[in-house]
Amino acid sequence: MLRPGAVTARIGGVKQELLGFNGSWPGPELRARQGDEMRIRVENGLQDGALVHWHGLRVPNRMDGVNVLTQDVIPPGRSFDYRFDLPDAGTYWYHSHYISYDQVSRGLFGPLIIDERQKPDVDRDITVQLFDMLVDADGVYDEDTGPEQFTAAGRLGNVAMALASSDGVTVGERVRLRLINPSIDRVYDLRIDGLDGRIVALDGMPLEAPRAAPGIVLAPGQRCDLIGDVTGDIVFRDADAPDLGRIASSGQRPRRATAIPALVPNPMPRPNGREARATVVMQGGAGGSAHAGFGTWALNDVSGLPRKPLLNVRRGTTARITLRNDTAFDHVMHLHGHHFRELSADGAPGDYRDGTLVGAGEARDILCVLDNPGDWMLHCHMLSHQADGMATWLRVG
Ligand SMILES: [Cu+2]
Repeated sequence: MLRPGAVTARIGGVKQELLGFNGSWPGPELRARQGDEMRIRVENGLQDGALVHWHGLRVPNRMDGVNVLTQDVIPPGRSFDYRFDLPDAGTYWYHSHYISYDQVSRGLFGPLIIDERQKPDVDRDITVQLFDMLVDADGVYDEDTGPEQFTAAGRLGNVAMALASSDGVTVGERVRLRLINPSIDRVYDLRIDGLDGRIVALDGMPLEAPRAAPGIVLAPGQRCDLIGDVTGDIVFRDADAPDLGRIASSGQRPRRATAIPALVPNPMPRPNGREARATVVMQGGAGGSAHAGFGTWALNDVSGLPRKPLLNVRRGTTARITLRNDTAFDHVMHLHGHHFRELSADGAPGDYRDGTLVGAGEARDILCVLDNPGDWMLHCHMLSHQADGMATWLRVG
C-alpha cells in the first residue's frame, strides 16, 4: 500500500512540514522482480486529490495515473488499486501526477526498482535521488510560487542534495549506482568521485555495451545506472553544487579482475510496418511568441492538452517525431507508456529513453514503436513548464 499524506522531515537541519508516502520523506523504495505482477493500493491521505504515475514503466493505459487521459483523481480518503505486469527490469520511479509541480516538490516521489531475473555481479546496489528544494531565509520550504518560476528555467531549489540509500561502501567493492532525478525542474551535470565506473543503463534500459562516464547530464525524470569499483569516498558534484552528498568509504578489499558487465536487454516491441511522422514545436516562455490555450508554454501553438491528439495510430506503428525547441530554455520531453530511441543527426538510432533533453534552439528526432494501446501524454518533465501548458498526447488504437 502507498498512502500519500503529510509528513515532517528534517532538511538542512530544519524541521519541515512536507508530503510523503507511508509517513516517509520521500516515499519508500519499492522493489519487485522482472516478470512479476505489481499490485499496489494507493490510499489518499492528503487533503487534496492524488494520482500516482509509474515513471518509465510500460503499464496498461488505465494504470498510468494521468488525470483526464487515463483516470479520475483519487479524492481524499478514497483509494485506487493499481495492478500491472513488469516486463522490464531497471531503475524507475513513482511520483504524483496531480498538481505535480507542487506535490512532487514537497516529496511525493520515490524509487521503483525492478530487479533483473539474472542480477549483475555487484556487492552493493545503491539508489541515489538527486533532489533540490527552494527554502526561505529560515531554511523552511518556500511556499511562494512567483510567475517568473513558470516562465523561465523553472522553480529551481537553493538546496540540492543526493539522497543515497546507503551511507557506507568499502574500497575495492563493485557497486551499482542507480541515479534518479526527481527534481521538478533542475538539470544536473554530474561528476562522481570515488568510483571507477561505466554507464550500463539509461532510463531503465540497458546499453548494448557499458560506456565511460566522465560527466552525466540528468534532466528531470531521467535515470542513469552505473556499475563500478569503489576507489574512495563516493562524492556527487554538480557545476552549481560542488558537494551534493557523499557515501563514505572504509576498509579495503581486492578489486574484481573482471570487466564491467552489460545488462541483459529488456524485451522491446516489434514494428508492424506502418510508419507515421509528427513534429512537436516547443514554444513560449519569457520572450516567447503568442499561442492559443491557457498558459505560458505551448506545443504546436496550443498551451495545455489539445482537443485532438498529436498522432492517432494503429498499434505497432513506428512514429518518427521531431522535437524542435523554439524557446530560450531547455526542455526534457517525456513520453508515457513507451520507450523511444533518440536519433542522431544522421538518423542513426541511439539510446532507448523515456525522456530526452532538447537544448534551447535545438531539435532532435525520436523513433518509437507505439505498441501500447491508449491515450498517452507527451510533455515537458520540467514540472513548472508542464503545469503552465507544455503537454500534448498520442492515441494508440
Ligand atoms: Cu520545459
